[in-house]
Amino acid sequence: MTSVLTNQASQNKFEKFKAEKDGLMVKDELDQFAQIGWEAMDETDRDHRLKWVGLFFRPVTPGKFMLRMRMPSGILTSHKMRVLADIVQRYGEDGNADITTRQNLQLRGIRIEDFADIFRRLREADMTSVQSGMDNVRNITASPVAGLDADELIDVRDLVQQVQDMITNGGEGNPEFTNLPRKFNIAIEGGRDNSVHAEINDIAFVPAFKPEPNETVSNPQSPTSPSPQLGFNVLVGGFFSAKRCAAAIPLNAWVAPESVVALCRAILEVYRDHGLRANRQKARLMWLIDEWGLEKFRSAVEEKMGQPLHPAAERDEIDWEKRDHIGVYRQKQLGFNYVGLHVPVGRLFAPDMFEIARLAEVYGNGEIRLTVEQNLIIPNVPDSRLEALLQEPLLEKFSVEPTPLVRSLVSCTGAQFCNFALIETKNRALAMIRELETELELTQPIRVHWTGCPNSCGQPQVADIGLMGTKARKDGKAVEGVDLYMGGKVGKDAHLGSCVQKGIPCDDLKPVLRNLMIEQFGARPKLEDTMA
Ligand code: SRM
Ligand code: SF4
Repeated sequence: MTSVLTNQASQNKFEKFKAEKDGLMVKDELDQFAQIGWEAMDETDRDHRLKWVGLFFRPVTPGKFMLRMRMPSGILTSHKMRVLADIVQRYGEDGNADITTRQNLQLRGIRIEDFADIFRRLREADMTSVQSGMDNVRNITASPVAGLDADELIDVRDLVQQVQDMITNGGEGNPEFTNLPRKFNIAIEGGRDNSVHAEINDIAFVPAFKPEPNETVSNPQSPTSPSPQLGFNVLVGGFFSAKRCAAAIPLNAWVAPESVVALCRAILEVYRDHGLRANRQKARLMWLIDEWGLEKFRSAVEEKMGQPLHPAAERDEIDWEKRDHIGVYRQKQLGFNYVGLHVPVGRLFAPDMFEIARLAEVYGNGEIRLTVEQNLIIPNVPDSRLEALLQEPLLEKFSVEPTPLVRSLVSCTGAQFCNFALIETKNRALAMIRELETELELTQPIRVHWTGCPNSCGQPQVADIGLMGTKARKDGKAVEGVDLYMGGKVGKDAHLGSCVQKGIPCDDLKPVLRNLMIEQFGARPKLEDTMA
């Protein structure tokens, strides 16, 4: 059943092909695709519809597909990690995996002849990649230390899973939500530090106490007041695109945890049935909210829910600076720790993945968590095993104490695999930041995010220093360059940074960054450098 209302007369090519055949249909055609090979496939099936099952044709590496998983709350097990490692190992040098900015994993090198077998293995291991690309809801993010963090307000892991199950029909695929006007992002925060970047999601839930009737400003900490109920304030419409970036705005709604799934469903139905579809540049949720006004949008959501929404609490409980979780931290479970490992620009290879799985089993309870900063966490390590874990050789590569600039570096995929990219990102970002680290002494952390094009997958607008790939000019020639973003603030009182300088050739970038770090972030040139 596809209940999409596409009432615009002038359909763009994406709306046309979605109306002709739902993307999810390719699920049952994988054997046939393998028989004919990728060269002979219908191009729309190959380049677009396969994304409904998480398979991305890569024009940069034709024949070697990318597989984008779903990892609700960024949680997996050692067994799952091993299954994924096994899949990429087969592809030798072509095979690797990236931790993404949505707390997720993407596998590379995937061959068409293996599609069916890979999906069988994913199903056996209780994993899914369904509806992870194109006009679907992306991986649902949460605090990476949900259930571990002594200071968290709501453990949202079950909620995140329930929302994913609703959207994907338990991972099997759900035609109710496979034809949205555009991609859609949901985040559910249960901690105090806005670890999910609530402000850049189409729907974000942030912890808040239920407002009292006639609330002016309630004080939940007051010893005389009865203990108030914890739930969420709801933000809507945050997104980045090449055309426009917008921070999410309050829906003026507070929901109890048990209403989160219903609210997500209601908003998705409103968006699916009324979202703007004629122009893909203006199809994200915020454009509908702009067109309708927030009140009309809120009323439409109430109508779908079949009940009025409770007004929002005056304040939410995001009152911490954002943590990166790298290092060793005590859990709320007495005698246990979580250990955050830094994975440079999120890139993993099969041997790393097998080793991570082993460490999680030997030292923890087999669980592994991923972060939106493209790093990973091994939780549930008892005090007695901590020292031995810290001596493991893998921690030389994936450090618990990385140097400060590398520590906060985030990068999107870039030209190595992404055909939208205007520049190479991951390798360049890492090389440049390592060079800067040899030259500078930092007095404070500096979060640098790279993104290869204006789609902003690497979120330059949330960074202290954001770098967005562009074409620049040098000596009269077109060269790879970046636009410079500054002022992104994360955690409490998050706000987006903006572009402060355009078109810096990548070859000239290092001294620009060096000066910025010295003049605006208190970095000091290392001694030998000042004397030179
Ligand atoms: Fe993204 C498209 C990679 C997070 C905004 N993104 C793409 C594609 C699929 C383009 C393509 O087909 O080549 C990229 C795949 C490249 C590859 O081979 O890896 C791609 N996006 C990524 C990832 C892997 C970046 C990373 O290195 O971590 C992230 C995967 C997340 C996931 O697990 O699902 C990723 N993308 C984001 C984010 C950040 C976020 O969600 O917090 C954004 C900005 C937030 C947002 O969406 O509002 C983002 N990606 C886009 C856009 C612009 C959307 C728009 O409304 O215009 C595109 C292009 C599009 O959809 O038309 C895009
Ligand atoms: Fe590709 Fe551009 Fe996204 Fe980077 S920002 S992954 S280059 S689409």
